[in-house]
Amino acid sequence: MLSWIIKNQLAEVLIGRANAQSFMPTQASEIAKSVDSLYSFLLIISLIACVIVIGGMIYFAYKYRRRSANDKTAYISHDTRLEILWSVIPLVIFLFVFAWGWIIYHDMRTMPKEALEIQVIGRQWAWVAEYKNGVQSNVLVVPVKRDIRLVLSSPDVIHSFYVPSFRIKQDVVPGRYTSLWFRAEVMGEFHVFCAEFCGTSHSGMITKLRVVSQTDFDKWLIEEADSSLLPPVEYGKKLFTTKTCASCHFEDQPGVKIGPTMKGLFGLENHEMVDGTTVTADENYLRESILASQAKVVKGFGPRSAMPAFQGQLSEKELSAIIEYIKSIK
Ligand code: HEC
Ligand SMILES: [Cu+2]
Repeated sequence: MLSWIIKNQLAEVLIGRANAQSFMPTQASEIAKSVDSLYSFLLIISLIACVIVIGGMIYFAYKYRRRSANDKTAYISHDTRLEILWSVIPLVIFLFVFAWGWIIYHDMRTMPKEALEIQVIGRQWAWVAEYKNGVQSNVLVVPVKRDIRLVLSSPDVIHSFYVPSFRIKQDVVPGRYTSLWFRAEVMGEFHVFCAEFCGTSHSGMITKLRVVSQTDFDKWLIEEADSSLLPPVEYGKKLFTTKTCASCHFEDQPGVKIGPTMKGLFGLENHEMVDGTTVTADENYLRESILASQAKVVKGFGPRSAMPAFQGQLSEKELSAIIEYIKSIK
């Protein structure tokens, strides 16, 4: 059984077809295929080198083993031809691998001209994609067989945007833009991870990249754009996720995620703050809690709030919708 698995695995690697069924993620782009070919090549070369070096060592240890007490070890200082050979051959292989790797890297880093551009914001702890028509979404939806360019930024700490199926990864750095491109060759859903430790819920900073047909993509964009026409409570519920609130707050169940739950918050009297004062959780309290989270910090969460201040991050309409939504959670 084991040998069957190993043989089949090896056969797949050898013909450069490491796919989802073996040990590599799906190859969803051309670049993924070229990265895998290089990887397989490195693996095969390493295996061959391993067999030559370790095999040779075992063979010579056996062949020249000491057979009797008066066996003498031959004195050999060096062999110039052999030394040149074992230096030059690896050098050629390394240069070849370097050139191959550079070509792939160059492809990855050269942004296509006619690409569809999407802003992607990585923040503690969610991904938000912003489309040209203003749509914001936690799930990154893109059309198939089209060059996509992502412009990445972060308002807080360094994150890293990583899509294993595309073999692409890019740091997202506060204070500057970085970018990344890909072209999905197949439709489907793929994982997006944050690959740079960024705090408590780093491991939960996961989302999906959904590749759909161009028609479905256009339809989706229009449907999403209409969401600001939703009734405030529903629009607020959507924003609660897209604005990353949901990664720190439970909505309709009690308990603490990173921050307190929203359940039963509105209208709460004698709500205790960290400095010993109490407040009534009315609209203005909610407004201040969201825009300037440090102003009043809930007891048990201080002295400083782990919540980012959303001043300047939400439009008046979005803020009101979120407050209406929180009010609706009884
Ligand atoms: C990084 C985690 C995090 C994010 C993101 C976050 N919060 Fe908070 N939030 C907290 C923490 C921690 C507290 C408790 C400390 C405080 O009062 O500031 C809190 C407190 C609050 C409170 C006061 C709760 C109470 O019991 O009085 C409200 C309201 C609130 N958040 C709403 C939001 C909304 C709306 C969003 C999204 C726009 C959001 N939060 C995003 C962590 C977060
Ligand atoms: Cu992160």
